[in-house]
Amino acid sequence: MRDLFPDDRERLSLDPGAVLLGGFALPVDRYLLEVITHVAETAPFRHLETPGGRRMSVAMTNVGRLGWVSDRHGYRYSPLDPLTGRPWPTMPPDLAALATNAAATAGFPNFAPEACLINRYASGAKLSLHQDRDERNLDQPIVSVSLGVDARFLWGGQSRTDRPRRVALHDGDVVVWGGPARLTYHGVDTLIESSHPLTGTLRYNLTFRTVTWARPRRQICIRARHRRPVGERFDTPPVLTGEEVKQDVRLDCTLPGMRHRESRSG
Ligand SMILES: O=C(O)CCC(=O)C(=O)O
Ligand SMILES: [Mn+2]
Repeated sequence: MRDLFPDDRERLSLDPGAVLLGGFALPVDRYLLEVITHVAETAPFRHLETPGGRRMSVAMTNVGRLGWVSDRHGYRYSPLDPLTGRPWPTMPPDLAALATNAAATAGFPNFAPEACLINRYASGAKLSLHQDRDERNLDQPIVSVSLGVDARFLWGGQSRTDRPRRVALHDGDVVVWGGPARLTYHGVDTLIESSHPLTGTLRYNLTFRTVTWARPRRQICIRARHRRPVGERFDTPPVLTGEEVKQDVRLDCTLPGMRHRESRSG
């Protein structure tokens, strides 16, 4: 697809508070697909029902403490997967750190995702213009990562009737929106039949969100991996499960963005 804004996709401002980081997640796209595959083994993709009773064309699942769900009763976040009755799979710290790092790069420091909605688009699937407004905490941005087949992102305005711009999204692109852009209407145009070496005919999207006002836990780095000095204080996502706490301590200071910059310059 021809880009509407072909120049300087590395950091493209869509609006005040909204930025496209072209290829930001490209160095870790395989890792992201592995995470998705793993998540879908315990929390399978499913086509949710809208409150109006329609089946969504995009298949969804979640990873993290909370997951976004939709049914006849409305849109909401739930700690349990309604399909299995079990908690959603735990968000790997490396995955959370990718989102934190993208948010920081876009000008939103200390983003701590509690939820990651994973969308799967087959050709013909689309997501109508909407606002992400089911989060209680609107102070934090949305971080949205694209994988696989190209899409046409619809970037609208503050009112549903504002005519949206079409922005090409490629594998590894990340869009971050917050502050004055946090409630901007957006969507995804009907996916055109096409193929990508990583995902075949599919497109995936990971949408990271902070949902509640839980305060991030402060931790102290205990092992100086990836350049963070021992003793430095850093924030971790709020309200971690026991398993997440263990992993967090084990993985201490891992920040994919650091690897990202290293692999991009190398
Ligand atoms: O797939 C995308 O790029 C956007 C997804 C989205 O807006 C959502 O899940 O709320
Ligand atoms: Mn959205």
